[in-house]
Amino acid sequence: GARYNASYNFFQKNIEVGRGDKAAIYYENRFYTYQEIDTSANQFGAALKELNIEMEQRVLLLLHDSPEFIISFFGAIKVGAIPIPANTLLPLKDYEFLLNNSRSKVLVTTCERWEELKVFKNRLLFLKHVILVDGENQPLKEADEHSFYDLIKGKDKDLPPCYSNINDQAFWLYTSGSTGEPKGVIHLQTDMEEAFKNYAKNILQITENDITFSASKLFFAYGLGNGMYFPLGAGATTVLMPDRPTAEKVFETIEKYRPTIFFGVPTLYGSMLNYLEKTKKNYDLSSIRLCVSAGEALPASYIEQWKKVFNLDIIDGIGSTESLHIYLSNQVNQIRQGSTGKVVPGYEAKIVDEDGQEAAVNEVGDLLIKGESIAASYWNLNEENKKKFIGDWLVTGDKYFKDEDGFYWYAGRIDDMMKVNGIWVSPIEIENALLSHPDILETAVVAVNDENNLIKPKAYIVLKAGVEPKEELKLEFKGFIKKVLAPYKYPRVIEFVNELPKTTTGKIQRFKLRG
Ligand code: 3SK
Repeated sequence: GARYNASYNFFQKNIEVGRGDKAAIYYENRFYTYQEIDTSANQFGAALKELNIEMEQRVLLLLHDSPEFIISFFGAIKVGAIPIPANTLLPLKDYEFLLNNSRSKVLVTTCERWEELKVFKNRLLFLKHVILVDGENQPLKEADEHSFYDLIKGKDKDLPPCYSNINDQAFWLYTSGSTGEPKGVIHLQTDMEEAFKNYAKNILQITENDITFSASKLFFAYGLGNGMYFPLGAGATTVLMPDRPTAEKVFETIEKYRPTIFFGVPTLYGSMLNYLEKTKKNYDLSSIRLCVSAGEALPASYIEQWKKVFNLDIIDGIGSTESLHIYLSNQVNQIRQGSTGKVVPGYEAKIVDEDGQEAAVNEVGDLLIKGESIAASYWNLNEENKKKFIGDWLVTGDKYFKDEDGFYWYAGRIDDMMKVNGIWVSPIEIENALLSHPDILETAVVAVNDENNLIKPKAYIVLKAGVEPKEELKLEFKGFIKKVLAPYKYPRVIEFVNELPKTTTGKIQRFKLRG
């Protein structure tokens, strides 16, 4: 394949066209220029090489949105190492899985995180180096612990890219699997450029004059485009916010940095609207020209309220970690509330019935998509790969129908997975966690719609003999799940039942429990 390194498009190209001194990032009251980030990324790449990290070796990034995230990501790519942004919201044991499953040789994180993870260091089978972004002036005790800034100091500022080509892996992202184990999604060198051309150029019409702000974090495929390779691909500026995206924090950040494009998920838009109603506060969102939502279907009432309060459109779309970014989307002036819009130019979509034949207009079927940003495969999951990547087509796992005007309408999932706050959640994972509680005999978790039509997990629980179905127990179970799983996975509703509906072979019939 042709020589290609993904770092070029997002940094050197900007410097070549004279954007070296332009702000690439706004972060914590200062800005970082394209030249500064490029230099640090080169130095980070050179430091990895000095640590004997080679092409294809994995580097897990467990970082908040920050300049160091972007520096590590592109620095690793420049030398052909594979950065893997990890969800920062997971319980500790999940990082053991991610580090071992990906066979990461390097972890980039904070001192605080590493202190927690160190407890099971002897179980991290492949890890050789830990790079601590705030490790300066810290007493690093072990030989394999490095301070990020000490490590990159004095390294080659003009590091040439490695011998990579268009077929090389560039980065991985983990996505939740329906059996609970996350799957490593392998993206190649050109995937970011393709997603940029298709969605950021065609739908957002992003230019160098834009300032983006994504409340969804960089470790999500959605946030990675919104907050990193879309703005950098356009020579624009990205606002990075390390904090948890509460309504208040998000409003304050918008007022402070005056972004032109804002990205959120439906639950955030809902909580921002709710916050305004509760506090009667006003915020100035006049810098924004466009708002984007993805993750799960955006309730029409949010679109209307947002328009009323801020006179702004929210365009809703759907993407996936496998496709890298949004492939079905509404467009400004062409919003059909409640639908996911039309196919983003650059992608193809088809809806097929059980026999693989294309479904008729208004007929529900399985949605498949095709496009150049789609992942090469999952890491080390041969059977899953055969089902998910069929020729050029990606089986999305979503049911859809297309109307006469070419608008796509969501009609549910093929499996039992659900999106909570825009993140995939496996009911099986929640069920397994609940079953580890000593009072629970059996359970089934299903997706239910809350009062805003957003999806939340509900657990039906059969208690062990002698355990009284008291209301307090529900609170206890919710707290228990928040401790053993990522907190957003806790069942918002719990119902005690005497038995669960089952097939004659004993399989739980979740479809009978869905609301
Ligand atoms: O959840 C989505 O709709 C999404 C959008 C863009 C990129 C990734 C994802 C999962």
